[in-house]
Amino acid sequence: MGFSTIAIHAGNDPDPTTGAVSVPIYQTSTYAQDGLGRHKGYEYARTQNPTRAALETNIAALEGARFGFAFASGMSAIDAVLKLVTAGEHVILGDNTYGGTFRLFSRVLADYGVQFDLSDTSDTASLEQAFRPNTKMVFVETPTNPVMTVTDLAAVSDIAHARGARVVCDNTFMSPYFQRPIEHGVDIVVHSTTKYLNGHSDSVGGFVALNDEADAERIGFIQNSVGAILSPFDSFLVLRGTKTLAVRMEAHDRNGRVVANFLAEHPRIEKVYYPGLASHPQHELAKRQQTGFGGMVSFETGSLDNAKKVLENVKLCILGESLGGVESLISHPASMTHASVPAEKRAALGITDGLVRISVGIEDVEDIIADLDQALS
Ligand code: P1T
Repeated sequence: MGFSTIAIHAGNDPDPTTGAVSVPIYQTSTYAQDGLGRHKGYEYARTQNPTRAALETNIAALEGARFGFAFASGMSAIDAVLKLVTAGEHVILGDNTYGGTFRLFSRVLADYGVQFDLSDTSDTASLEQAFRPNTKMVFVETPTNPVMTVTDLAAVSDIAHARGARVVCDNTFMSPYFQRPIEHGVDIVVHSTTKYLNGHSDSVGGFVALNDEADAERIGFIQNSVGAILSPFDSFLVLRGTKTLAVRMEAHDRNGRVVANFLAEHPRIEKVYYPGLASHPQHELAKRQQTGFGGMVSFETGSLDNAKKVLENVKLCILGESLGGVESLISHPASMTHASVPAEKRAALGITDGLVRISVGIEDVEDIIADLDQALS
């Protein structure tokens, strides 16, 4: 079956009680049991909820995974996956990730004895150097937030598997519509469903998709034991969102390409980060690994002052954190999403004070261009 058919139908069976075509919001904390140890498969809503179960079936199918788990946020999904690693074990973390992911490693997991090193996972030679005898996991984002570096998932998976380590990919920027990491050998996919999967900037959530049965059992156990579950209402919203994922991603991609090209030709812009541009260092890899380039574009304005002028003069684009909604959002990574990354690390990655990131929405693209044009001038 095609992607859109799966998006619309997987997990979305008509409600067995009423025939409701949309999976209802089962807003309940518990379920009546027929007798001691006799129930309909639902005991307590932290453990099982039919709305959440429908979403878990849906996104797992979109990622080509056997198992899926929905969490209260992208960060709680990532945290659950990192609980597969124990004190004294080592993780290789891509050197450019969402700032909150770096913060989880450096300010939370490190205190629990999880060791980690940063590595440019787009450079396989330097990745190989980062392995230690106790390395159990490689965690990558591709393309990265916000400088859009692309990592070769098949190459990283081969290297990691030869050394007995799992590969985790944060697929938030591409969504399963443009990139299915499991098909490239990745073991575990994580998402902030807050972004493209939900797509309407009205829910915070996270997801873990994977094939390995033992790891899936452990993630399910962690989901129930820690309790950072996605609520029934948020599950409903994301389930509604994924039905239109294909049409939204096509529109984000179309608009993203136009905006990236406009910025690349603009005399006031020094550099544009977008894997769809032929000038992007991993353009060929992105073409092979992804089926589109999406709507995330970052650009260098040269100074904090210039960035401020753009960010404070846009009228249609909304200044704010987050991405992946239908509306265009514009942000300043250095002071917003990546403020928790030390300044010298930011500088080395290109997350300068002049860098601006835009999540290109699905408005009429002429209006987005006109807005950026007037803000830049
Ligand atoms: O915000 P939350 O749902 O917890 O997701 C965290 C997260 C994980 N992974 C990636 C790639 C992300 O971009 C994020 C959140 N990012 C933003 C809020 C942002 O504006 O970049």
